[in-house]
Amino acid sequence: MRPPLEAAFPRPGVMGVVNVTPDSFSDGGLFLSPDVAVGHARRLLAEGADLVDVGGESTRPGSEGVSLAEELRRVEPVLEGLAGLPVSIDTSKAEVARRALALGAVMVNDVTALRGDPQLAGVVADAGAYLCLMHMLGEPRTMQHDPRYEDVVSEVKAFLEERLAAAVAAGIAEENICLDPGIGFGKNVDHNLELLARLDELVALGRPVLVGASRKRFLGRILGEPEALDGPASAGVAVAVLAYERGAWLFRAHDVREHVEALQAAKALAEVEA
Ligand code: HH2
Repeated sequence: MRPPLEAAFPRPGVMGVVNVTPDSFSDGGLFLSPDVAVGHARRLLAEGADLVDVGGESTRPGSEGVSLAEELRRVEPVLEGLAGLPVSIDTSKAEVARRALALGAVMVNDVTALRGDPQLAGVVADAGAYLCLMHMLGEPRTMQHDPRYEDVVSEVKAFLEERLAAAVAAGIAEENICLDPGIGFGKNVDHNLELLARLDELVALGRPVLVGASRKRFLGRILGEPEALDGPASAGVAVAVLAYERGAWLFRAHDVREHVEALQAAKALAEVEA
């Protein structure tokens, strides 16, 4: 039995991003060689990441999926090189998750929130693994084509509540699960900002909330670049700190040292106010 997610990753926790892909939006192609990816992951852990999120499939807007064989070819050697270290596997495929958990991964980060592969819930349940359930409207190939909501926060909240119940019904312990609004996944700039500003409404679901705003394009667009494909680390750190103030628990970040330092400062300040 693992401790509850809150105990394993105290707030604020930082999840470092390790994209083993040729096409991720901010770092595609940088860490394709297993040795380089493993070295990068170890650096992120040394910088203070609580765990590293290893992914072999880009989910950037417009991306196509990859085959099981290709995804395994990308991530398996990296997972082998990280044995014994805290690893999350960023996948929607049950077979990738199964192999990753066998190689020691502790968390499955599924951007489809168990809607992609009907076998995935059972794999997570059998392993007693941690799980991140993320909201996405549509699919990566088309999700940024004019996404619409009546009220983005209440719709994302209802979705996460329903997926949490489905995961628990499939045998996954509720205390192993965290929830994620899915910043940039079928959301325009205003949707992202509203979700972040009203994050306390998602926190009210009672599970730790993970926020992944790091380097995302809405940050570049806020800064006045309407065609930006990514955003600067500084803007992502600001968003992480303000999300922390609104109750966020975990932060998925490329620039780990900057996030860890800023969140430690935010935590020190929060403790004075308490
Ligand atoms: N964002 C990305 C990928 N996985 N998982 C969660 N839980 N939350 C997120 O916000 C999230 C995620 C996209 O970022 P990145 O991995 O840097 O890019 P890509 O999908 O292009 O590899």
